[in-house]
Parts: sequence; C-alpha cells; structure tokens
Amino acid sequence: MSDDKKLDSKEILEMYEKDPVEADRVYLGRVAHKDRRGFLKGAGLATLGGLLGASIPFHRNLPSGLIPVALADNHMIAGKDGLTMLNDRPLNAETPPHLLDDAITPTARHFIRNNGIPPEDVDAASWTLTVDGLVDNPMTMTIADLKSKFEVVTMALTIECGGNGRAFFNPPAKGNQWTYGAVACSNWTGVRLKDVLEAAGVKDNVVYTAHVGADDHLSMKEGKLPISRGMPIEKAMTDNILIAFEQNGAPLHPHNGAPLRLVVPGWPGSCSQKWLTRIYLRDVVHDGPKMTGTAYRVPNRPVSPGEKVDKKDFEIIERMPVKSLITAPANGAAVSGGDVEVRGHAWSGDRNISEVHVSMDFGVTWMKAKVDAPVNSGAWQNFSLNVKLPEKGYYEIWAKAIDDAGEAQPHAINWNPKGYLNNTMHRVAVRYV
Ligand SMILES: Nc1nc2c(c(=O)[nH]1)N[C@H]1C(S)=C(S)[C@@H](COP(=O)(O)O)O[C@H]1N2
Ligand SMILES: [Mo]
Repeated sequence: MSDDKKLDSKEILEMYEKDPVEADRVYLGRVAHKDRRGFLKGAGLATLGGLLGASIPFHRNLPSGLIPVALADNHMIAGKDGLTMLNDRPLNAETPPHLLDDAITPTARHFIRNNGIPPEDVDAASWTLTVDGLVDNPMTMTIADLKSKFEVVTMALTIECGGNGRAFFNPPAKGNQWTYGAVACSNWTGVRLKDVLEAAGVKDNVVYTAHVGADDHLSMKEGKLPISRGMPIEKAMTDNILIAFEQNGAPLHPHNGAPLRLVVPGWPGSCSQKWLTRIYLRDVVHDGPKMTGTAYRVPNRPVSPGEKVDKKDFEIIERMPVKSLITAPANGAAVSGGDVEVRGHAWSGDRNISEVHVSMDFGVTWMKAKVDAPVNSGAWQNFSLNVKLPEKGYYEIWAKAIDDAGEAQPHAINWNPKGYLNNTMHRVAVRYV
C-alpha cells in the first residue's frame, strides 16, 4: 500500500505545509541544494508526473519545497475532476452542472457525500456482505460469491443527495451547502438486491431493511456508525436496486463506496449505503444513525420559511421529487451566435419524465424540449432543444420538468428546516455577444 500512500494528495499537502523540504525528500526523493533547486529524478519525477497527469518539461527549474500549484489546489481529489469541495472532513464535493453534461456520469464527475471517514486499505477479494436479521437463511458472501450466485446486471441509475439545492434556502439550513451538483447517473454493475433478499428468504413480519457500511464515525469511536439507513421492504424488492461492485466498468471509486455499495435510484442518496458490509431485515422501521429525529425527514405538511416544527411532525423522505438540470450552456456562457443548444437531464423518483419545458424570456413563454426515454428504469432522462436568441443581450435559460404523474417543478422553494428536496427550476445566464 505504500505506493498508494504516496499518491494521497491530502497527505502530501499537509506534509508540504509542515516541512516542504522534508516533503520533497519523502515524496519526490529530491534533496535540496544550496541554490534551492534540487533535481527531480527517476521515481520522484514519475510520482509527481503521475499526480499531475502529465510530464513536466521544465522539471529541472522547479524549486525545492515548492509544491506544484496544481497540487496545492485543495479542490483536487485523486480520481475526481472539477468537483467543488464543500467540506474536507467529512469529504463532500459536488459537480458544477456543465460538467454533468454526459448522458452517463463519468466516475471522475460523480459527486461525493461522506458522513464519516471511509475505510482505508480496502481489500475487495476478502470483502464480505452479510445478510441477516429476519431472514430464513442468514448468509455471508464475498463479492465473488455474489457474482457466481446471482445474475450480474449493469444499469444507469440516478443518485441524488436529499440535501441537493440546500444552498438556496432562506432562512438558510445547516449542513453542506449543495447547489446543483449532488446528483449523478453512472453505470453501475452488480446484483439485484431483490434477488439476494429472495435467496435469504424474507420473513413475513419484515417491514424495513437496515444497511451497514465500513466507514468510521468522525469521532473515530470504535463501532460507532456515521450513518445506517434503510427502506420499506416493498421498495427493497423493486427490480432496479443494485448491490454494486463496478462503477462505469471499473471498480468503484474509493469515495463512492469501494468495493461494494447499494444503489437505490430515485430515493435520497443516503439510502445507497457505501462500503456495504451488512443488510439486516427488521420488523420495525429502522432507527439507525440518520434515520431518526430530523435527519432525512421533512415536515408532514407545508410550513412557512423559518417556521419551527415539532419533531413529531417530521416524516421520512421517500421518493425524490421531479427535477431537471441544465448542463449546456454553462451558467454565464457568452455565445457569439444566437443559436444555442440547451441540454440537460430530468428525473423524478420512481416515475418517468413526460415533458421538459424551456424558457428564454423569464418564464413568460415555454418551448417543449425533446426528451429521451430513460435507458432503463432509475436512469435520468436527457433533454435537448435548439433555442434562437432574438438579439444580442442577457438571457436566462430556465427549465421545468413534468413527470408522468403530472407533478411539475415549482418556482419557489418548498422550505423545510433541514434544507431537503429543493427541486425548483434551474436557471442559467447566457450572454449573446
Ligand atoms: N457508508 C456510507 N454510505 C453512504 C454515505 C455515508 O456517509 N456512508 N452517504 C450517503 C449519502 S447522504 C449520499 S447522498 C450518497 C452519496 O453517494 P456518493 O458519495 O457516491 O455520491 O451516499 C450515501 N451512502
Ligand atoms: Mo445525502
């Protein structure tokens, strides 16, 4: 693992802050010269090149103890590209909308929402998943067992954090200030949760699942879970929930739950337990950390902004509401012609999108976009529309999705104390110059 350790950018940054010359020696094998220019050679040069993703033609000129600015940017997370870091302990990072333009989100662009500290030195070969609680046949399986016992399927599945859009709450809500980018739709390969639960034999009195992962609580207290959520057994038995071991055809990214996670499309991302080690079935609604109180819960009635709500009036969030995201043009784009291709995605938990409407005149008139069918159940749907801006100037492109139950995105935030479920219309500014 020592080679991997070398590639941990956070550790390197800390070391460079404390003792830059020593960091040079440890990470790059370079010894400072009197003139402060130590030559980078061999392994050190290769390490640095690997971290930067390119060779360094002028490496001889790089002063000792000076960390390349690309690494000093604390937004850099190994294997991620362009994410905005909202918090580094626990790590939370979102993706700017224009970087979510792909129909299938590349792993490098999949957001990260950690409640605790991910496990280190994960060994996929010896990883096990236990399925127990109220089942006929409690089972403990390796990933190889899962692959051999159950049908392996690949599906594009949308994960959106329940708190996506919280940044726009007024009065503000505590928690990560997600704007738009705590959502993604990657290709996930794994086995169906339903198949595994059927093999384990669900007892008649089961009402809820309970999920356990291998991450540590921020306090690092032994055995204390940062998060353990579950879902009604009826939901757990739907066809599009996976126990996944691959993300976009490769092992999961370490921050997206390697080597094994649940992927529950259409419900709050928190249902999709990462670093999954155990699922147990219960005859009561699960009460693990982040299931109770006001976590992932909203008032059971509309409330006015800032209103105090009694804890007993909160209910567990189930499906995520209808929503869309404009991924092109980028917010703030300057276009030289009046022709703009508007593109994006739309989704609605457990439902399909029937229409997406686009406006360029602050919502006075709306045009229907082309909306693709989902590639499978649980995938977001892509929309596109060519818009002709009539004359030079400032415009806003707005998008509004409507699902097959007739639910449309609202203009105003449905305010709630913890800042969940903000599905207001997305607006991007465009200048025709
Ligand atoms: N074990 C574990 N699973 C977890 C979490 C976590 O902190 N620990 N965060 C949850 C939340 S709140 C969300 S939104 C999703 C985010 O998945 P991602 O980080 O892969 O984007 O993971 C969920 N699964
Ligand atoms: Mo979340």
